[in-house]
Amino acid sequence: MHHPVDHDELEHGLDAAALWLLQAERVAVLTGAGVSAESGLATFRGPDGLWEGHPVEQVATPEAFRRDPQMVWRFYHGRRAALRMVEPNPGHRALAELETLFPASHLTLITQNVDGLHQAAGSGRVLEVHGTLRQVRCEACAETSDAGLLPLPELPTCGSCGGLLRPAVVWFGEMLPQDAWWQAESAAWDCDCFLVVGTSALVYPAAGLIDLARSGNSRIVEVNPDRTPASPRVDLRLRGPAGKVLPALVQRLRTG
Ligand code: BV8
Ligand code: ZN
Repeated sequence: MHHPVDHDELEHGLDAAALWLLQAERVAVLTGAGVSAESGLATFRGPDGLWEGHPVEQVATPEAFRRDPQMVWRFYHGRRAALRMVEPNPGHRALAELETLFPASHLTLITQNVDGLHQAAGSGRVLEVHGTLRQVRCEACAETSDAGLLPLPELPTCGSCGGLLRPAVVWFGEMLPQDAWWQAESAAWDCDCFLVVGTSALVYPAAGLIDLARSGNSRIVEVNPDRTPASPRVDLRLRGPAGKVLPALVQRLRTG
């Protein structure tokens, strides 16, 4: 249940956030499942946050995959199938446009999402710190390959060695991809303005980027219809859906 959006508060917030972005030399954005909600993809901890009665934290783990690879693949086959039916929404597109308003590599988009919708919307510099549903990795030889979104066999196997393939996503208890994570940390530390969009700020170490941006004296703006554990740690809250708030924010920058 989203709280009613206070229109004036949002308008003033948008003016302040636009000014911070205009003054910023470097910007970092952290997105979560909420930015894809208006594309029709389920978030993790909303009312649909369970899967076959299991909390996602119990399905998205290497232990669950070792114990029951069919069950875990059923979860990912379902998510890949859902992705075949969705498009980027105005929130994704606004972030792609925002990137063009800054010199190359002065805006870094860090996403916890594995849906590839930021790239589909045109964002060029995207750090997928939790991996991607569009790739698979062999459990035996670690070869990673593009799988696109086409249906895969129930238990897909590696073309090179016949080993069992897994989705190339980061499960709970697993390390984040080192290169993407290091770049995300330096982007959060270096930026003057840090947008936190559509995340419940519960999953670490990604949520820790907010504190890193704070200690780097960045101005932090949260875009979320609801309060989150990050809300007390941000400088400005834009309470509303990303698909509405982000286009309004970029509109202000376009008109300057
Ligand atoms: C690691 C990929 C260690 C798979 C994902 C106890 C305390 C603290 C930490 C831990 C702990 N126990 C375990 C941990 C660590 C654990 C963790 O943080 N657990 C949490 C649950 C407490 N973290 C890990 O395990 C990480 N690895 O720590 O490794 C290590 C160290 C050394 C050596 C070896 C190992 C790995 C975490 C990555 C897990 N993988 N995804 C997949 O997707 O299937 S996480 C998963 O949750 C997704 O990536 C998702 O993005 C992420 C976070 O969720 P959100 O994106 O925030 O989505 P959510 O539904 O929660 O929230 C949506 C938000 O959007 C809401 O706020 C809602 O209000 C808002 N919203 C809704 N509609 C809109 C909107 N906003 C804007 N517009 C809208 N329209
Ligand atoms: Zn292999």
